[in-house]
Amino acid sequence: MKKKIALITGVSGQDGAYLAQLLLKKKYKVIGTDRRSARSNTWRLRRLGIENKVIFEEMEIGEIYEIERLFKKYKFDEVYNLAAQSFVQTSFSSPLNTSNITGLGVLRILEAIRNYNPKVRFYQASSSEMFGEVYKKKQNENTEFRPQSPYAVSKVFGHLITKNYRKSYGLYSVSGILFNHESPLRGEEFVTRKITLGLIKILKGDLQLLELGNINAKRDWGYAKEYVEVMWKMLQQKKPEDFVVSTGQTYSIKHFINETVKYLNLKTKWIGKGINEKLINLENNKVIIKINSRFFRPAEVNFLKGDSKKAKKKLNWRPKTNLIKLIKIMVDEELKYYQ
Ligand code: GDR
Repeated sequence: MKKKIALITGVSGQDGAYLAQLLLKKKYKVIGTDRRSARSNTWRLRRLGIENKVIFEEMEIGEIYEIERLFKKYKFDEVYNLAAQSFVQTSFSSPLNTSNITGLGVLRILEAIRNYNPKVRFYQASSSEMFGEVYKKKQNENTEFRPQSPYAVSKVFGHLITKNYRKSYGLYSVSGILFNHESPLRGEEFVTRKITLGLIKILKGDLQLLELGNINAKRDWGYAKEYVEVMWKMLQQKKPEDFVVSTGQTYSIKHFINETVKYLNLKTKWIGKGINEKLINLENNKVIIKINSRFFRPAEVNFLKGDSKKAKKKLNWRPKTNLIKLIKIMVDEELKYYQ
């Protein structure tokens, strides 16, 4: 049988690397693209042992002709758009770039699909950040979007234009609304990895103090490796549909810190309140975590908790990794590769 060909944009990111691994296991030919500046950033693919199995192509999703070039070169069966300016905080300082890449980038790919390969199946990486200022205890496919950042506004555009092209042109174009998903391959700027890596650096004597922003925000954290399976499943259905992907559990950043500290066997104590809240290492009475308002966002998403009943029912998917297990996976691998 002919090998299926998949395009993964943003292949060197956390999700891109895990998805490439999954598709290679399923015998796909995987074409991976990245923005030029990310080219040397292939450590995740190397860690997974697939750096030489992915076919790299240069493609900026800011440039329509670069997308068209690839669509002329390959007859893709599936396209996964994971490319984005994906850091919420940066979207406040770079709103135009974020809108161009995270928002309009989706439309450029959809246009290439419509013009060159309307049979292709398209996955758009939508985000729980789109729910923003939530008004419901749990968020599902029907919950209204109240985005709180230029990043989230751009993701809403990508989400809606994907739906619109499905409706207008009959494309198989779908969005997965993924809640936060973490792993040892997470970028160091995101809060979970900042905490696991930061605390290990402190333990090893390579860092004195870890500074964080709003530690009272709550997130529904899953394991990224499991979440990419849903992306693939979503493109194998009879009918194109959007899905929420989440664990249904939510915890504060402070809770994540406490569980990580416990797993690392550190004896600590919180003192102070609000901006003055600090974590003390009881072994030497030194402050190891403090709050720095530099990491506060102009508008925050305080609470997210997903309802992924639809994915359970229609895709037969359920998360297997709870927070404690996720922290163990992240810390163990952090220690293994720490130098
Ligand atoms: P998020 O992830 O914005 O939810 O988006 P992030 O880990 O950056 O923030 C989670 C929460 O932690 C709070 N926070 C801090 N965050 C960071 N990065 N650094 C800090 O020092 C810090 N202190 C507190 C944040 O304010 C926030 O409330 C992620 C991204 O991967 C998106 O691309 C994706 O779409 C969503 O998850 C689902």
